[in-house]
Amino acid sequence: MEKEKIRNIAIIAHVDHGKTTLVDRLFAQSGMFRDNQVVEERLMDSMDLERERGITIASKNGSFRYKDFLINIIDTPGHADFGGQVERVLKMADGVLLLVDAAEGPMPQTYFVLKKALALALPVIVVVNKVDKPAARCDWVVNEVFDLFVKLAAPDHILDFPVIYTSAKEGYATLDHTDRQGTMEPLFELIISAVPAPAGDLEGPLQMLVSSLDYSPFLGRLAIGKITSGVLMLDRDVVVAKEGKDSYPARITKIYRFRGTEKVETDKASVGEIVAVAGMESVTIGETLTDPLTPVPLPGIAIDPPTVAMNFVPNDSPFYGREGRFVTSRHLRERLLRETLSDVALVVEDLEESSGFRVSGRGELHLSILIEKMRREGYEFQVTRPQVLYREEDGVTLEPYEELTVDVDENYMGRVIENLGSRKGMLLEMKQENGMARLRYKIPTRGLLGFRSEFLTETRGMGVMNYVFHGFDRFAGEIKNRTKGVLIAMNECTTVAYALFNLQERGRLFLGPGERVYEGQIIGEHSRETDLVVNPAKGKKLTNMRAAGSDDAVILTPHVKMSLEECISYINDDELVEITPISIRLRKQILADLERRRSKSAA
Ligand SMILES: Nc1nc2c(ncn2[C@@H]2O[C@H](COP(=O)(O)OP(=O)(O)OP(=O)(O)O)[C@@H](O)[C@H]2O)c(=O)[nH]1
Ligand SMILES: [Mg+2]
Repeated sequence: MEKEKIRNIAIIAHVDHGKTTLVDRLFAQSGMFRDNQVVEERLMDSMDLERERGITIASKNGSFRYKDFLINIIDTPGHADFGGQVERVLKMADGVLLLVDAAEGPMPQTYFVLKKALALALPVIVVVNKVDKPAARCDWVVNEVFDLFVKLAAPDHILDFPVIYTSAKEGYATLDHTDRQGTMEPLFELIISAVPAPAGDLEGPLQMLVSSLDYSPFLGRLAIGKITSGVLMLDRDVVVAKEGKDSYPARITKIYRFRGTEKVETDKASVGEIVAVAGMESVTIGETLTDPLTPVPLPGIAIDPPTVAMNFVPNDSPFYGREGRFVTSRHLRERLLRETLSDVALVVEDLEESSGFRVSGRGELHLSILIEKMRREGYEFQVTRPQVLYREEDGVTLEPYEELTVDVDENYMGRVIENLGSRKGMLLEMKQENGMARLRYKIPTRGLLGFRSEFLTETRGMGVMNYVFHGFDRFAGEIKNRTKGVLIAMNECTTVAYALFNLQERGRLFLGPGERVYEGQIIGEHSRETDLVVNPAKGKKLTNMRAAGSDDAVILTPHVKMSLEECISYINDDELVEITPISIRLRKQILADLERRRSKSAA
């Protein structure tokens, strides 16, 4: 493959601005599919969790042909918690498409991903997408994007960015946004002309920076990256090197190119190409495959530090091992370490005091997606409440802050402002327009824990919130997590409708009748501040008195069903979430009431 005919682009944007949908259109209009072929929507979102949630979680490589060009495209996630991936996959790109929603304009993650692209001096094509929306305001958006480039001190040649207007949904791209029709042709042409062919010397020593990893059940680990120098050949010896680390020899057993969304085998690939290679079981992101005789490791990949940590501990509840396949500490360790190989923004450390691991990541969603993946694979374990990672500098405690943007109906604004105030948010900016308000806050990451579900309730599901890592700053003071205590099961039993009916007066229940629960399990929220131990199996006293209609068919208020994310942000420090492939249970760390009270009074 001649490198002049290759273009390597990454597609970056804020969440939901239409990246994956645009990739669909580029694939379809490049003639990749047969005429009558049924192609799924958002084809690149191939993971189950991505389909269910409608978001991209993992970045992916693909390619399409245009005329005699091969265009490698990397679809990236827009959610802030997965920002670490964007940072590393940009190393494979020679240019980026920066998508911006034609109505919303630049959002926090637009700023973050643009900053990362500019740090690598990549040329940017600004793609104003969703121009079909009635609320589209293209000129305004382009101005806002320009201001963003200026704010990020983009050099002049990048500041002079080309702009194109698209509707990924309707399948056209135009250079003049008043003309809303056509095909993707203008975008194909712009990619060819505005993104340079990959640089690098064909005759030079081999260099390929591993920027992404994948797995194959047959081949094991696959290392993905762009060849920036030389040629990669099958069955040829290479070394895996990293600056400041010992290098080790390896042998390439398979080489794949990306064709469409598939991988196609080849026996040789050269400078400029993006490939996946097999043969190295322990290779990790940030290492360089290079020539054994003249090894030249590339600079590794610097990644923003994690902001939130949770403990993952082996399950020790009375129901241990009933529902999961992988339950031991060893299983957990092996799985978590495997994850860190492909996710460089994740840090896993052994706990010192007890068995288990401290897992640090970029946010609640980052960690809860990992938990969800593991439970689907058959793992059973427990997690503690997320904690933000503090930092000491010159004797001052610093904590991570996020920049938060919320869009709400003006009617709900008061409540949201009050809530964010109690979470130590600082209002930076407020704009009101057509009955909607956009609020911009600086808020401790701590204050955001558990905010999403409250926010959705407060705005009746109509609010939109987004945040992006802002930086470390002074500790903001105490933030109260939850104001209520919990209802705790007294002993192992099966819940009974009659008992639950009576407990409803005491608070909100988290489960219904006929559920097996254990001593110390949390079955609901108390309406007061204190915890309350209750008996959810208490039947009706048998008496001779039979009041009219006093049968067992009590009618229960529907119980509260919390999602995994809600459970995680709900618990306190003396509580755990027990996770199995089948159940998510909340529990007290110390199960026996007496012991719990003793430990409390000792503390
Ligand atoms: N009206 C309109 N909707 C669009 C357009 N492009 C995408 N959408 C819709 O926007 C939503 C998000 O699209 P995605 O392609 O998943 O967005 P994304 O940027 O890949 O999202 P993440 O990967 O999660 O960051 C979907 O409901 C799309 O149908 C467009 O041009 N016009
Ligand atoms: Mg996507």
